Amino acid sequence: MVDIINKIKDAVMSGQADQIQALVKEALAADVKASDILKEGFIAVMDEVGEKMSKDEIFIPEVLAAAKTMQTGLDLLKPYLVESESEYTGKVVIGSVKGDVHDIGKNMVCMMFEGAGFEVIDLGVNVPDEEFVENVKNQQPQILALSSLYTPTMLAMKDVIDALTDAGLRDKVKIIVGGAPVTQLFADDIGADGYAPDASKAVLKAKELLGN
Ligand code: B12
Repeated sequence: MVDIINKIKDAVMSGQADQIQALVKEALAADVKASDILKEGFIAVMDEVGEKMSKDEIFIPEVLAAAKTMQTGLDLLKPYLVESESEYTGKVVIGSVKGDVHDIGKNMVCMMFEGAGFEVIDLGVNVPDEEFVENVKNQQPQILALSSLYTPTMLAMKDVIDALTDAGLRDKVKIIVGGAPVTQLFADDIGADGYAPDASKAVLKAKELLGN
């Protein structure tokens, strides 16, 4: 298993989108669990991609090629993830907050939630506060997940929480926040219910908040 997972990670890191689906098929044929391909392959390598970028070891074109490769692999993996994993456990509304266009990490969080059996309503990027409020009102999710990667957009998370309070909806939903600059301290400061540093821990945190 380690060998094929490493091949998948190498293909993502070097942006070989044309090879990734064959590698994912090979892993599935070798009975590697879809959730392990996601966690130990895609999520692990994208975290490495983020780190290399911060150290100026790779640059935006390489990061985008890696993201495209990951997405191509995930397209193939998704039906297996949803099928293989547990029963429906709740509904999540998720989005990158106003002003923020990063979505690679958010999309991974979506995948992990879907893999864990949650229904996911992804509002996309640069989502205005009112759209989060509308969706909490109409979709009645148990979890609202907010993502921010760009420091100037972090306070938009607080704006969403304030807007929900003003609309009388704050106690209807558990709010979790995340993204590279977000910390537990920040989450506490803005009145979120939880924080998680990565996509798998996001699901664990959501389950903890829902009492299961
Ligand atoms: C790819 C990228 C882009 C791409 C985005 C493509 C896309 N579709 O997402 C493009 C090129 C468009 C882009 C644009 C910009 N970017 Co940019 N970008 C990045 C980069 C290289 C990687 C981000 C990434 O995808 N990481 C990999 C994923 C897997 O990690 P992640 O997002 O952190 O997600 C994980 C966790 O944080 C967590 N998580 C994420 N969301 C959530 C949500 C919840 C609820 C939870 C619980 C957890 C969680 O789980 C994920 C998986 O484990 C980072 C550098 C870096 N090292 O992070 C810069 C970076 C984030 N960008 C930066 C900047 C400045 C910009 C720009 C302003 C650049 C410019 N001058 O135009 C613009 C516009 C930003 C905007 N308005 O949003 C800065 C931000 C600096 C800061 N302190 O704010 C960074 C840190 C680069 C740098 N070192 O300067 N960027």
